[in-house]
Amino acid sequence: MKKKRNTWIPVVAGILKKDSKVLLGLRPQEKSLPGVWEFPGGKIENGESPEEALKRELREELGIQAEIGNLSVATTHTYGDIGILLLFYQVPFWKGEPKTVHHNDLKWMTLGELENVDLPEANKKVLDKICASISGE
Ligand code: DGT
Repeated sequence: MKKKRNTWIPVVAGILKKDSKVLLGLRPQEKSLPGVWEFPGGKIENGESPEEALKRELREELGIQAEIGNLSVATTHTYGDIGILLLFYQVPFWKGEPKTVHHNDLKWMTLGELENVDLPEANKKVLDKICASISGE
């Protein structure tokens, strides 16, 4: 019998920096991974490029008009039967002040704080790379 392939979900996330801090959002209670701090972003919809998806998510979730920069870190993670492909992009410029439209809270975190909060498992694996991409500019 043919082996069933698992489902992959492509997800994009943005790295927004201000004064050596990075922006994290607290996931809403009614979603998966409640109470976990995430990099703003979400799933790529059919027909979108990763950059278009991230621009849309940042508009919907934070109310900002963002310019999407380079791909910084790519990783995969499996939650049960579902695999996610997670692409982290630099977000060098945006218009507007990020607002809590979607998240329970928003916080500009230092790299030290980032290492001590509850992040999705998928992020922990690549946290060193994410931190290097934040401080290496
Ligand atoms: P869900 O997962 O069905 O409750 O739907 P949403 O709307 O909460 O998920 P969404 O669109 O934010 O998709 C992101 C998925 O990727 C979600 O399952 C959580 C996972 N994920 C892992 N790390 C991150 C991260 O750093 N940022 C974001 N935005 N999602 C992440």
